[in-house]
Amino acid sequence: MSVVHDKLPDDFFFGAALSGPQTEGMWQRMGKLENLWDTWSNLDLGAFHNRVGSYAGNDMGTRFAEDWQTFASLGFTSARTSIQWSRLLDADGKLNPEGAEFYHRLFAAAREAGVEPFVNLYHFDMPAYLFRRGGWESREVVEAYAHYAATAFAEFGQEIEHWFTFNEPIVEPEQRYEHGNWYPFLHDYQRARSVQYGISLAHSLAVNAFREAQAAGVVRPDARIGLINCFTPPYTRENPSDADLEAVRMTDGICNRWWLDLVTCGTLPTDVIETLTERGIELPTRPWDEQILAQGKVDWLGFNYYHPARVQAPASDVDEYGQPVFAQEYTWPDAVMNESRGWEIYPQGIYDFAMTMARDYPDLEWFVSENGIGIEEDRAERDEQGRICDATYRVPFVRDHLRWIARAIDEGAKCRGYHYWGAIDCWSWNNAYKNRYGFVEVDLAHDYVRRPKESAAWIAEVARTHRIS
Ligand code: BGP
Repeated sequence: MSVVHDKLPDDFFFGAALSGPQTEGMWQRMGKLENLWDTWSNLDLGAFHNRVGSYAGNDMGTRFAEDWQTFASLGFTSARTSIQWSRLLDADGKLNPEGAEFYHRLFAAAREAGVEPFVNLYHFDMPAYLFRRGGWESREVVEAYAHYAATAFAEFGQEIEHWFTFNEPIVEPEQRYEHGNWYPFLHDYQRARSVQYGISLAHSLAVNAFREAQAAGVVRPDARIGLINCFTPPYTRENPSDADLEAVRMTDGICNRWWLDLVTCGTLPTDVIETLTERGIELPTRPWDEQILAQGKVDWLGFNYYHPARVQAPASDVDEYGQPVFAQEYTWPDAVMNESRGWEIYPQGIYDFAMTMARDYPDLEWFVSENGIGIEEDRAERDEQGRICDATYRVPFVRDHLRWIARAIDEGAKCRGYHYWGAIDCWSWNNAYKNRYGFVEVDLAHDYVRRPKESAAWIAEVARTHRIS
C-alpha cells in the first residue's frame, strides 16, 4: 500500500465473536439436549485434540459476568454469541424455561458491562434428535428451525437489537456432507447441496418470522437481522485457462454468490444452479420455494474472513468417491501460511472482497464478523509477568487486516465494524484447544483462569482510538 490507511471512522465498532457451543460448557445442565458435537464426542473422544470434547466450552457459562467485563476492558462495545437451539427448546419444541433464563442473564450481564450482545441463532449445532429426523435435508427440520427462531424472537425480542440467522451456512454442507471431516463424515456432493438448499430455506423462513414479529411489536422496532458467512475471495493462477476461470466461477458461486444473492435479492444464482443441473445435481425444490427464498433479504451482513480461496481447474471431474469436482486447490508460490491452522494469511483478501461487494451489491451494509489468528499453544512463550508473548504475530495479523479494512472504507465499502474471533481463548471444533486465538489466555490447567496476553493492551488502544498503530 503506498498510502497507509490507519484510521477507522469514529462510528466504527470493535467487538468479539464467539458462539454458544464453544464457550458455554454446562453441556448437560439446565435441560440442555445433545447436539451433534456431543454426539461425536460421545462416539469418539479421540477425534478431538487432547481428547477435549464438546463438553468443555471455555466455562463462560459460569464466568460470563467476568468475561463481558474483560471484553469491555479490551475496548469492545459489542460481542456476538449464539443461542444454542439444544438449550433454548426442549425435544417437543417448547421453550425450556431454564435455558431461557440463562440467556436472559447472559445478555443482561453483557449490557451491564457496556457490551451490546449480538445474537446468532445457529452455529453448526444441530440438536441430535433433529439430525436423526433428517437434519437440513428434512422440511420438518427446516420448519422446526423457523419455529425455534420465532420462539427466540418472542422471548428476547425486546432485549436484542442485532440478530443473525446462521453463522457460516456453507460450512456444514462442506464439512459434514461433502469433505467427510465432521460427523457424520459423508462424501456426498448431492446431499451437501440439498443441505445447503435446506439451510437457505430455513434462513428465509426465519427472516420472515422476524419481520412478522417486528410488525406485531414483539421484536423492537430498531432491531435488525442479518446472515454471517465465511466468504472466501477467489483467486487463480496467473494467465489462467478458461477451465481455471470456470473453477473460480463455481467456487465463488457456491461459497459466496449463493449467499450474497439470497440476502440481497432473495434468489439463488441461476448460473450455478444450471451448472449443477448439467452435472446431475438437483436441488430438492418444491412449488412455493421461490416465494420462501424471496423473504431471505436481510438488513446487513457479517463477513467472516480468515483466508482466500486459491483454485484452478480440477485434474479430474470426479473425485475418489465418484463425486463431482468443480475446482481444485492451487498452491500460490508466494503464500504466507499460518502453519498451525494450515490457512493462508492474506490480509488484502478482505479488501478485494469488500470492493467486490461495493461493486456488485452496492446497497449492502456489512461488518467483519470474524477474523483472527489461532497459533498452536500460542508457542508457549511467556514474559517475566507470566503473560503469553503473542504480540509479534497477533498484532501484525490484526493490524494488516484493519489497514486493508480502513482502505476499503476510504474507497467506499460499507463496513461498519470488526469483531475478533475468540478474543478470550475458546474451544474449537475438533481442534479443541490446540490453536489459541485470544488476546486473553484461558488456562486449562488452572480451572479456566483468564490472563491477558501481551497483545491485549494493543487491541484495547486501537479499539479506543480507532487508530491502527
Ligand atoms: C470459523 C467459525 C468459528 C471458529 C473459527 C476459527 O469458521 O465460525 O466457530 O471456530 O472459524 O476456526 P477454528 O476454530 O477451526 O480454528
